[in-house]
Amino acid sequence: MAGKNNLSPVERIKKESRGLRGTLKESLKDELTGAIREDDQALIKFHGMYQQDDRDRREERASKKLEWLYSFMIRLRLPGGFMTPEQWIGLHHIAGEHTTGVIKITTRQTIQVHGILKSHIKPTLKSFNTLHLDSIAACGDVNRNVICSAHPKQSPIHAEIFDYAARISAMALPKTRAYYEIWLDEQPLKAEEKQKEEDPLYQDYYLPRKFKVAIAIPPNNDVDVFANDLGLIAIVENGRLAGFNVAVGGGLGTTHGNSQTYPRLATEIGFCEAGDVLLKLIYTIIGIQRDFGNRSDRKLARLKYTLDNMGVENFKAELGKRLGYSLKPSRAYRFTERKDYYGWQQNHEGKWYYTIFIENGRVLDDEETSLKTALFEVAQTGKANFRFTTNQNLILSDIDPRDKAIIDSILVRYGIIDYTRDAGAVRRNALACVALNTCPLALAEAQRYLPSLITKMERILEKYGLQEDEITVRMTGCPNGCARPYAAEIGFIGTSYGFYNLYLGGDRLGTRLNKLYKENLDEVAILKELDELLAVYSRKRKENETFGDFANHVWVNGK
Ligand code: SRM
Ligand code: SF4
Repeated sequence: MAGKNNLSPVERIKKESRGLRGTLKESLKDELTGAIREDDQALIKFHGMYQQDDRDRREERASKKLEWLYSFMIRLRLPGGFMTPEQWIGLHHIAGEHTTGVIKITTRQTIQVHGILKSHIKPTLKSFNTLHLDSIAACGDVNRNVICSAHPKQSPIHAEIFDYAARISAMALPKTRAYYEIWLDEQPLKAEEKQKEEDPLYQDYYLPRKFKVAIAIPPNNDVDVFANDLGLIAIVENGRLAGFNVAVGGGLGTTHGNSQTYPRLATEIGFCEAGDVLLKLIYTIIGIQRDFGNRSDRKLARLKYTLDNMGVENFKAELGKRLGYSLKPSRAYRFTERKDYYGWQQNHEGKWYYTIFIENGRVLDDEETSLKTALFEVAQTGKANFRFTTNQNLILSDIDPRDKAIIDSILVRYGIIDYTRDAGAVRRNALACVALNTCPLALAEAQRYLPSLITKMERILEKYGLQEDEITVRMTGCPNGCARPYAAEIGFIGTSYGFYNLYLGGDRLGTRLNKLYKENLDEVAILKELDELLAVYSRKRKENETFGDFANHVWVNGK
C-alpha cells in the first residue's frame, strides 16, 4: 500500500469503522447538535451523504450564538441515470417533505437533495428504499455512480450499455450491510453470517480516494469520458457491440496554489471485449488503484497520480500480470459531438424522447417555469420514464407513439417546450456546479451566478453575430472541477467571492483540456475580456473553427 507509513487521518477512520458503521448510530441520537461526530462525517459519505450547513446563514447564526444550521445532502446511486415515473413521484414527495424542495440533477447523471435535518435522514432513506432507490457508495472512497451516454435514440446498443452501467455499479458496491443496519433498521448479521460482508475488493481500507467510471457511445462524448478514472468507449462493429476501448487516469480536481495537483484526461490503454471479461478488467484496475494509490496525501490520491507515478507502461504491465493477458490495441472510433439532444427525438424502435433543458439541473417551480409541477404531472400519467444526463438535463423517455400527444400537451401547458426551445446556444450547453450556499468548499458562486453572467454574455455574442455558436462555458465555485470546467472552451473557476480564473482553449469534444488565461477576474473584467476575445474570434476565425480551437492556437499556444 503506497504511503503506508504516513497514512492520512481518513485511512484510520475507514480502518477502524467496523464496515463503515463508526459511531453513526450514536451521532444520530445526539439531540444537542444538528451535526454528527467528526469521524462519522467522513463515514457518512460512503452512505451517499454529506454534512453541510447553510452558508448564507452563518453570520446570522453566529450573531445569535447558535451553531451553524447543519443539514445533510443525499446523493442517489442511479447507474446510467434512470427512474420510473413512480420513483419520480416518490422523489417529488420526499423532496417536499424532508428537503429544501429543489431536486438537483448532477453532472454525474444522478439526483441530490439538500437541507435534510439529522432527524429526517432515516425517514428520507426509508422512503427512498420503498422506491427501490439507495444512496450507497454515491460518495466516499469507492466506485461512484457509473455514468453512460444518456440518450437511447443514440444507438441500438444503448440498452446494452445502460445494462453495463448497472452491472459495474453492482459489482463495485461495498459488501458491508452498514447502510441497511443504520438507516433501514436491518438486524445485524449473526456471527455465522459474517462472511457475507467479506469484501475482497475494498477489504477494510477501501480505496485511497473516489473512483469514477463512465461509458460513452461514439460519436457523442456527452459523458466526458476522459474526465473519469476509468473511461470506456463503446466500439460498435457491424451494428454490434464488439467491446470497449479502455482509458484510465482521468480526473479534474486541482487545488489553488498546489502545483503538484493538475487536471488530466484519461489515457487509452487498449481494447477489451464485451462481457464478463470487461467486469473482471474493471475489478482489476480498481484493485491496482487500491494497492498503489497514495494513502498519505488525499490531494494526490486519485488514479491519475497513481498512473503518472507508475508510468503508463508499468501500469499496463501490472494490469497484464494481474489479468494474465495483455489488452489488445485500441480500435478506431470518432467523437464528433458532446451534447444533449434537446426536444423531441425518436429512437430505432419508434419510441419518443423529449429532452428538457434544465438550467444547472435545478428542478423547481420559479417565476420562469413551473417545471417541478409539470414533471410531477408527467410522472402521474405513468407514460414516460425519467433519464438524467451528465449535462444536468432530463429526458422524458420511452414514450409510446400513442402517448406522445399527452406528454406534449403537459409540456406545452407549462411552457416547457418554449423554455427549452428558447434557451440560447451557449446557455443550453453550459454547466455550473452547486457551490454556494451548500458546498463547504465553494470559494465563489456558480449555479446561482452563471445564468445572469450568460445573459450578459449573450449581448456580446449577439453583437458579433455569434448567438448560434454552441461555445461550451462551464463554471465552478472552486478548483475541484465538479462541472468539468477544465474540459470547456471557456472555463470559470472561482478564486474568492466574486472572482474567477478564466481558462481558454479546451475543445468542444472533451478531448483537450483548456489552460489558465487570466487570473482573478471580477464580472466587469470578465465581460471586458469576453468582449475582446469574441470580437477577434468573430473576425479572424476560419470557417467552422470553434472558439475553443481558435483560442487554443491564438491565445494559449500563440502566447
Ligand atoms: Fe464534485 C466534492 C458536488 C461532480 C470533483 N462535489 C464535491 C462536494 C461533495 C463538496 C464536498 O466534498 O463537501 C460537492 C457538494 C456540493 C453540494 O452542496 O451539493 C460536489 N460534484 C458535485 C456535483 C453535485 C456538481 C453538480 O452541480 O452537479 C456533482 C455530483 C456528481 C455525482 O452525482 O456523483 C459533482 N465532482 C464532480 C465532477 C464531475 C464528474 O465527475 O464528471 C468532478 C470532476 C471530475 C473528477 O472527479 O476529477 C468533481 N468534487 C470533485 C472534487 C475534486 C476531486 C479531486 O480529485 O480532487 C471534490 C473535492 C474532494 O473530493 O475532496 C468534490
Ligand atoms: Fe463545491 Fe467546488 Fe465542487 Fe463547486 S467545484 S460543487 S464549489 S467542490
